[in-house]
Amino acid sequence: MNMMYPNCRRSLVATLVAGAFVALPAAAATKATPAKAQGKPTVLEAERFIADAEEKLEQLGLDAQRAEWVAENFITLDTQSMTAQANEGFLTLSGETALKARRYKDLKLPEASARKLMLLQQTLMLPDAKDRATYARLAAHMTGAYGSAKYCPPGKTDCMPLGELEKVLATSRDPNRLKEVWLGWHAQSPAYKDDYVKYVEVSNKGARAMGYADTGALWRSGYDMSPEAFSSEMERLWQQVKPLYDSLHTYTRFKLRQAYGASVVPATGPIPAHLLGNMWAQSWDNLYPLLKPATRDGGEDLTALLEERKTDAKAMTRYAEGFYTSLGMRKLPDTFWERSLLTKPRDREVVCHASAWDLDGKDDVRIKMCITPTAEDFRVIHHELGHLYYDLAYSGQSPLFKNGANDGFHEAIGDTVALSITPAYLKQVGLMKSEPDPSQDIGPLLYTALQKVAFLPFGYMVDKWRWQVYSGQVKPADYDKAWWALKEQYQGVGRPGPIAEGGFDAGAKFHVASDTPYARYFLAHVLQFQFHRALCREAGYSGPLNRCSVYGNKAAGARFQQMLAMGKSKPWPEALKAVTGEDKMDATAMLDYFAPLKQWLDAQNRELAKTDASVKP
Ligand code: X8Z
Ligand code: ZN
Repeated sequence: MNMMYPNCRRSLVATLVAGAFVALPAAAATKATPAKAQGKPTVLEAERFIADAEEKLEQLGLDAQRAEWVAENFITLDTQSMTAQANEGFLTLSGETALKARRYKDLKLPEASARKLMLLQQTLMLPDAKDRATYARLAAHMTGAYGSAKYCPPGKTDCMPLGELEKVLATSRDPNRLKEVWLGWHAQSPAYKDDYVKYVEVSNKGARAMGYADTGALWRSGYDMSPEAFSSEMERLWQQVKPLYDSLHTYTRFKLRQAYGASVVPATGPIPAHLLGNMWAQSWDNLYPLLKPATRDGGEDLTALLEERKTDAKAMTRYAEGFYTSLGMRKLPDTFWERSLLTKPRDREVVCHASAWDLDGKDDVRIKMCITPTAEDFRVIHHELGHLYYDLAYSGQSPLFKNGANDGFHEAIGDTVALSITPAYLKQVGLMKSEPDPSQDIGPLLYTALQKVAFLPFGYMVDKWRWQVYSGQVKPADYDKAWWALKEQYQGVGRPGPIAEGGFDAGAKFHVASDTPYARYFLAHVLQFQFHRALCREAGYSGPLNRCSVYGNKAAGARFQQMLAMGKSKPWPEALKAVTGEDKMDATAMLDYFAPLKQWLDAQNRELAKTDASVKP
């Protein structure tokens, strides 16, 4: 329930998850009937209960959020303790409320109230105060530990924070250096592995008390369908896009073999994870200079241009705001500019992973991000503002509906807008000198695929791993074994060195350390193309999707806004319908977008297969 927590981060309080299907075992339901409940419940009583619960939860959730904002802006022992305390208070109230809500389960309530009652029960319930304290303390500690982790190279005085390590992975082409920083970062997370193990145990206790099989099942219950149906949806979508991913993976391997040699990049089996330009091998756009088409490299280098112009963090954010206002949306409030964190402070530890916050359920919206002048951060700002414009659009809904239609929607809004950052758009706002000829589109398409298509199996496997961990199928001693089995199976990437005893590679990813669910990003990668296709259609555009920008199009903006304003008040298929006319998630929009690239990749792969044997050893 997002009134309680910022986007892009942990679900501590977010364990009141979104829109679901809850089948409670009879035993749990009986045990939970409040002792003091008098007589038969009535509709009026239920509605009063819901209104009261919404109001109290909203207030406590906002207090907890404010404490979290401070804790992530000033990582210290004390701020961690204060955020843990606030979250504990929220957890107490949400658990109690969830139990009380069961009293009304057999009533025939108006649709909106029935939906709210269901949402109120999608939470952890920890009756033991000690468990609540432990849970909140561990969550705060792991987020802080991730945020302040550094790799200290032996024999050097300066330690390297994640941002610096990522820069090396993005730009260095020395496999030994890449491996060193990769291993250096992954050596930090074992420090909080024991915490994570304990955290999973307590979290499961809370999920089971509410009738869920485990926390993974609670997470999968947030999609207006059963947890099993949701798992099948994820698999169905993955199968739709897998052939495209395979073509990209094959091409990438050939080109990496040319760059690094056959002894570093094997002809078959997983590609070593440190060579893909990103700490988690989750997007590969940093490899573009190695992979770009020899003759058809359209487009200019946005990073170079932003650097050359000395575009600062605020100016980058203004560009993003300008896109949203061009769609007819409001300007960001002054308080956004006064209260957001846009650059990495020099004098203190902060959680740099970008996030979007709504501190009052009205218009005190902010982002926290360590912006650098790169094309990647240019996109990420559009992503973050997407969260904020969603928050602003549904601020008129009642508290339980102030959320995305599902969490994938929340992640997809800004990315949808960013798909409209075409060369034509960049030229229009003066960030590109010339617009490349459409015959040069393979380059930009490949670049986008290296971000978005490369991401898909990662977006899928992170929570596959967590579902296995939460269900107990994977035990702590096998965390890394299971993590790499999934990375190899889905991403086709392998660990640069042997699995380490006591290792915790999953914990080297922000969303695991901060317990933020991840399936949402997989969904968002599918949904954003579906939204983009629909908005382009609304704008009257019928050409290739990669050339469409809805910049300045008020009709497309109004259509989008209509869906955003619905928040979580209706099951997500209705929200999807409001924009696309479709009620199923569907990856064909993504396949359409990349169709010319798929053809090109397959042709390249046939040619490269012929010359690959002569790649240097
Ligand atoms: O965490 C994010 C956003 C904040 S919600 C920056 N993303 C995922 C990640 O970085 O792993 C966006 C794409 C995937
Ligand atoms: Zn996000």
